Amino acid sequence: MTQRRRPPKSSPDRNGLPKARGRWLLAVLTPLALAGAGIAIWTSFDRTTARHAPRRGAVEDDDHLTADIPPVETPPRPPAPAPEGMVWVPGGKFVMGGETIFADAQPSHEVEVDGFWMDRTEVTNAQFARFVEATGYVTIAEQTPKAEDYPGAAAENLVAGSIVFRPPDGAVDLAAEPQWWIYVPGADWRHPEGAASDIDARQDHPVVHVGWLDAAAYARWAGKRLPTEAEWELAARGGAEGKRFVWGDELLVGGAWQANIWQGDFPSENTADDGYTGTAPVATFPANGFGLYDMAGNVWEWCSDWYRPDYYGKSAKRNPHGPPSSNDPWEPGVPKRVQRGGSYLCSDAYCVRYRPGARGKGAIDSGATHVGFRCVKDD
Ligand SMILES: [Ca+2]
Ligand SMILES: [Ca+2]
Repeated sequence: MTQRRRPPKSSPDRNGLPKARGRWLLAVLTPLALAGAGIAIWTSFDRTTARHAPRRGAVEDDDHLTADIPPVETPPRPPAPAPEGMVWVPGGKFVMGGETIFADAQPSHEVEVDGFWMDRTEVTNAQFARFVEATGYVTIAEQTPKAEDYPGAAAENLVAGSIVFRPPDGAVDLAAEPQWWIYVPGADWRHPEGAASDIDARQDHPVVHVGWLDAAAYARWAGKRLPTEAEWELAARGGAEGKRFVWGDELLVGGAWQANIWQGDFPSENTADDGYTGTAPVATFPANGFGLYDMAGNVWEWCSDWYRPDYYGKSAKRNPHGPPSSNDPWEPGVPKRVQRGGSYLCSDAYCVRYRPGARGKGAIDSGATHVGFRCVKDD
């Protein structure tokens, strides 16, 4: 029986995110040697047979079974017909951040953001393939790392690849450095678990293994841009004020999961009560108040802002776009941008960063199995 646990006290460095690509390449050979040619940990569950209701005993109290659907107000009229696949996010003031268990989400602060168009869904593999076909773009994970970019790295480590989630056999110390990531040669957006894997049956899943630089290149090609962190949070909240989740205050609505996150004891037991152990097709779960899908879970989404854990105390009030440079005390000197929304690896007992007020971060040259993006566009 799965017991819900209290979310852990957390600091910016205890979010379970993988370390930067450069640190893998500079590491001893063990991770690469262990990775081999790739592993197939991804398993798709057919939604027609998957369990969507919580298992008996999976929640502690009945109030989590109570529907809590925020009132949806009629948004202001969009300025023009919607670009294909996008919805209008009306601008306005909102209280940003404030997830009390996360030091980097403090203090909560009011910001005002102008309206914008936003992709309804995370960018899919099919959409990213059109970009690559049109431009010949080669993602960072597909490129052989150059010695001059990673000074000190052993020549044997300079192998194209990316960071893949590998569940340990049993319980691990969640407070220690994450033990569930591994650098896999040959892992990239076309081969999410390594060279032996493919995306043939995942065309409508979010693209993964894209670094910030890859996402920004796609956005430029599409005539769009990456959202600021404030835009992303305004959009995620869907017009509702101060809710715990993007759909309301209760984890389950009518007994059903509202996002692709993790159920079970992370990181060794994934019960997939929501139907998915890995990524899900975009828009599988209900949209939020603005008609946006997967603003919680499925994959993390890159934002345009540099990451600093202390930025919220200094943020501009109107259309904030982040600090001028990044600093992550956990990996000083590694340029990092903000990620938002959590992923299929976030659970109610660990990470918890699928909530709209929580933050993530990643090195700009580092993707992973659980990192994707979506774009925005000005009117
Ligand atoms: Ca799941
Ligand atoms: Ca997402």
